[in-house]
Amino acid sequence: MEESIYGDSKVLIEMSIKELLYRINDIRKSQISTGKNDPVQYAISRVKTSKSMTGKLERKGIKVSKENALNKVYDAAGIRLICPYISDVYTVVELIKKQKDLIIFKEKDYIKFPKENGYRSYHLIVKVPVNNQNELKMMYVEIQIRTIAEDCWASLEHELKYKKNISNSEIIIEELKNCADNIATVDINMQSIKDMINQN
Ligand code: 0O2
Repeated sequence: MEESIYGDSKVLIEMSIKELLYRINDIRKSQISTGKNDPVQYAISRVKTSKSMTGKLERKGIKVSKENALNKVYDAAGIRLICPYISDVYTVVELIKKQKDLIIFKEKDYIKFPKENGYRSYHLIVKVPVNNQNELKMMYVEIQIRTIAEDCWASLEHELKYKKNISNSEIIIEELKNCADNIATVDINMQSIKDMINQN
């Protein structure tokens, strides 16, 4: 088996994901216990593969090393939260920000400010405390929060990124952009319907 770029720190990455998922579960439970809707449809997580991490470090012109994988890029640990509605995305963001001992390191709102290709998602990079033997270590975790429709689009677009020598790529990029805009409109319309129903 190939050695991991993270070496013996891989366990810390796994622990940071576990810790954050635990907190998110509690956030969801407390929302439900106060009669509110669960703002998260489902959560997934992953440790970025060594191959993908090495590629990212090289792309960014950063020396490939364990230290840089843990401290110069921030998504060795990744969590994705899929929400039913746009308002749920912002509810989850606010509730994560209220967690006392989490540090919000970076924040990007690609929903209000979509990328040129149409990508929409809310990204938070947080620092999570993890117990490493008797020492508390702050680990970076990237949280991507988006709607079901935005997630579906991102998965499709991700496929395009990893296909080499693709024919019709210009048409595909244009069609994907159209889809992203249509999805954004549908998300807004569904939010309005949901708000109208809730007012009754
Ligand atoms: P992969 O293959 O998913 O792991 P920066 O903060 O700009 O220095 P970074 O990490 O590029 O560095 O920031 P950004 O733009 O917030 O991207 C982080 C991750 O979001 C990416 O990780 C993707 O998972 C996702 N993402 C960002 N832009 C797009 C996009 O246009 N389409 C899709 N499908 N996903 C996107 P990786 O490591 O680039 O990729």
